[in-house]
Amino acid sequence: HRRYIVALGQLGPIAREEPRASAVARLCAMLEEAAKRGARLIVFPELALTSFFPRWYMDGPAEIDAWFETEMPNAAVQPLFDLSADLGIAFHLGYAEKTPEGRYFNTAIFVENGVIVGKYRKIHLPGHRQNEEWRAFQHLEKRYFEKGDLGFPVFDGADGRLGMCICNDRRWPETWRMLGLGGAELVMLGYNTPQHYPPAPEHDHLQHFHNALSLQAGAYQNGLWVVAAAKAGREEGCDLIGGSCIVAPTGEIVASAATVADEVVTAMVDLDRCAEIRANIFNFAAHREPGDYGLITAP
Ligand code: CDT
Repeated sequence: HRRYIVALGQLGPIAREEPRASAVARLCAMLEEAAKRGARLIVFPELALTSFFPRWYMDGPAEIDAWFETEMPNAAVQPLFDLSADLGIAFHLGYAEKTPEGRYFNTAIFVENGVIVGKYRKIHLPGHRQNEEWRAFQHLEKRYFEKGDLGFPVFDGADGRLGMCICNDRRWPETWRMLGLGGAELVMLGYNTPQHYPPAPEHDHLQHFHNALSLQAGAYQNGLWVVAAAKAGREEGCDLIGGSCIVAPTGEIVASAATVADEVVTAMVDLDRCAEIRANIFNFAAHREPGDYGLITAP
């Protein structure tokens, strides 16, 4: 059996002025704790190097570019790559990426033995493009990021087949089915989810429910493990939900965070347990009926 311990490193708030080096030191402390617990990999949140900057309206590249990484690793993040290689524990990291061609993405990478072996760019970008002053805070992902151009890659890592998605992607069944069809056995993701949703505040009390519902359904309906890491707590006046958790292919939550601060959560996973679902109730080859699903891919 392919059994090992996985970890997630939930982050508490990152201040607007907090330097990358400080965020990286916090990530390194959690990676060390995960290694002490014998973890094979650790999953860090979406945009884990900075405050969740899409909450602020900015105009012009000078201000915007300061939130983006033009190289990975770079000098600020190198200590995390080094520690990961030294301790023999892989990591997943979300960050804002500016490419050499000047394109901007909300990106996640998986790093094993000091090498980036998987990369994903967020496809479902939530929010809006223009400053909407009626909101308590903005959610300008559609302004700052381009839709990801890598599809939903599934790649070899940690003795199995791995996939990634980012925050809002987890609410879409198509994300999970693409990863499941790609053969993913473990999906890693990070999120920044405000407690308050300005366009429909009547749903504010459902944020934790909708998070768990999406992760558990994605895991079960595709027979895969999910490791989901939040950025949590009151960040620059905006409350972000925690609820980081690890979900089994049966849809059961096997471990979850107890705080909204920096916290390491670990659980034993067995990648061979995916077959309990994938060889039975969701045996795609035996039971899936794609001929009747045309509307799903119609524009
Ligand atoms: N980061 C991110 O994608 N957050 C969204 C917030 C709700 S949409 C404004 C999410 O789906 O959790």
